[in-house]
Amino acid sequence: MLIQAVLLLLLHCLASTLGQYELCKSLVSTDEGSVWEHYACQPKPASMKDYMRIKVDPPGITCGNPPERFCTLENPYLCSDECDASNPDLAHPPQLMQDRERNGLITYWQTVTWRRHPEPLLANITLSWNKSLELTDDIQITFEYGRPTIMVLDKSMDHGRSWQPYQFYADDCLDAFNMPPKRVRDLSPANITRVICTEQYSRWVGSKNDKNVKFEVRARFAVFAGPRLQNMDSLYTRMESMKGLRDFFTFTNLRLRLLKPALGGTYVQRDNLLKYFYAISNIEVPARCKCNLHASQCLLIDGNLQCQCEHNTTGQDCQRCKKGFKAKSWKAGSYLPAPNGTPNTCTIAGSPSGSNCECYGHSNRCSYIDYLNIVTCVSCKHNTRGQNCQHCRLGYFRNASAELDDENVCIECNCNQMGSVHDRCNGTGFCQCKDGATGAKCDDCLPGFYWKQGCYWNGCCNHEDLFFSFLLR
Ligand SMILES: *[C@@H]1O[C@H](CO)[C@@H](O)[C@H](O)[C@H]1NC(C)=O
Ligand SMILES: *[C@@H]1O[C@H](CO)[C@@H](O)[C@H](O)[C@H]1NC(C)=O
Ligand SMILES: *[C@@H]1O[C@H](CO)[C@@H](O)[C@H](O)[C@H]1NC(C)=O
Ligand SMILES: *[C@@H]1O[C@H](CO)[C@@H](O)[C@H](O)[C@H]1NC(C)=O
Ligand SMILES: *[C@@H]1O[C@H](CO)[C@@H](O)[C@H](O)[C@H]1NC(C)=O
Ligand SMILES: *[C@@H]1O[C@H](CO)[C@@H](O)[C@H](O)[C@H]1NC(C)=O
Ligand SMILES: [Ca+2]
Repeated sequence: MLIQAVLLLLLHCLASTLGQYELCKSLVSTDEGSVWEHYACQPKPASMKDYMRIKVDPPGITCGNPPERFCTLENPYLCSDECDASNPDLAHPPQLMQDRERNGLITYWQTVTWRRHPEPLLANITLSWNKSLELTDDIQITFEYGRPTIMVLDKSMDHGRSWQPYQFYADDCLDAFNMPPKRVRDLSPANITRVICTEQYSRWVGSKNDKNVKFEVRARFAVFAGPRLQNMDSLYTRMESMKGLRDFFTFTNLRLRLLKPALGGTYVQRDNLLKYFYAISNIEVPARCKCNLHASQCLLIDGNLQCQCEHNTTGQDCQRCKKGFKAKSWKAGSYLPAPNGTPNTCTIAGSPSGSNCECYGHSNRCSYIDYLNIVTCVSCKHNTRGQNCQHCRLGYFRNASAELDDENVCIECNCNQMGSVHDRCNGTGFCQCKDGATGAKCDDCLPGFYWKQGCYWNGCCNHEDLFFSFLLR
């Protein structure tokens, strides 16, 4: 026992020197031999710009096709610069927002100029990862030639199906969005997930002075973890208890909506529109793969990030139990108790570490029925029924290609209401047909019958045998 305690202590030290939650499991020696200990674990933060796919809209917003000259805000009458998509030295394609710049050479994506003023100059930049990620530090977008006067950062958590605003940016929030200007430091623990409009990154300061627009993650973490993030445990505790906090930092896609370029002053000079455009040299997105605390590694496989799931879980985000490990329903790992958390491992169906009553993952509740002296699953889901949720509900039949613990184990009979006697079917999905009807679902008629909300004898004379057998039934 003492040895075990010492080993555990050593292990905890190891885990904390490695950083928090970096270890999913460890072999621990006990009096009974070596056993695996499992811990909540998460991958290390990474620079996600290396993995992002970039799309810019509308088509034709990137400069250089046809080639055009542009000026700068600092010196609007020196317009010697040129953008030419067909010349590699003068082209400014979108991938220059994510390249690794070498030799101190700044490379950037650039849009066409605002020649069509007063029509707004609008551009969207959509960043996709095809993977749920969790921000671990500030998003930072670097603008050459001035930061936009108005822009919005949006995020999606469902691969771009739905979007929500993440932060609004304007030199005048009330005017642009009818929102009072805020800073993240105005936020308290109770409203840390509030979507704000900030004026901090939109004011003109000269394009060379401050090029960066941030989405502040550190400052939000600091509300719980202290100014130097020295108390991450406190943040992780909040992540567990505060609904929506983890989701706030989670995304699969980001979108920058650029609504008005830098003006270099208070109004637009109509006689020199070649100095208004957007140019972005870098987009930094520090984040980790969201693996629900079930993986410490996240690898690029066939071009997509993929959690290397432990704890008998599977799926892109380790969001399911593996086949055959559904004795309990799936749960994300937990940061608590510190420092190693709780793995919430998926256990093998029928194993003693699972619940005693097998429900094949269709229920997580059992109940003892006194007068029958049995333990039975309660409220079987996925259209199952029975003491162990091992049967299909009436009106459903067993999916032969699915395991008993599969969510798709029961398939609806789908018997044709008009053609069948009732809505139940046999073990291979065949319904019981009324006279004249046929087919697995009883939605066809036998020869000599016609379909009209059921099968009716068509009165013709070629099927006398059938007719008489019909009368006799
Ligand atoms: C940018 O995306 C928004 C939706 O998020 C869309 O309404 C808008 O038309 C897009 N703008 C451009 C220029 O494609
Ligand atoms: C997204 O990732 C999933 C799982 O890794 C993969 O099956 C799918 O093909 C990917 N989609 C794209 C567009 O790459
Ligand atoms: C958040 O709450 C603090 C104090 O409760 C308040 O001063 C601040 O205005 C709130 N921020 C927002 C954006 O509502
Ligand atoms: C998977 O589940 C089995 C049975 O519950 C357990 O012994 C094993 O340690 C688990 N494996 C992992 C990697 O968690
Ligand atoms: C039967 O189960 C398999 C395996 O899970 C699944 O792919 C298939 O969609 C299921 N069939 C139906 C009709 O639900
Ligand atoms: C279901 O009924 C069909 C048609 O009568 C029959 O061929 C099949 O063998 C039956 N399946 C079972 C499992 O009874
Ligand atoms: Ca660059």
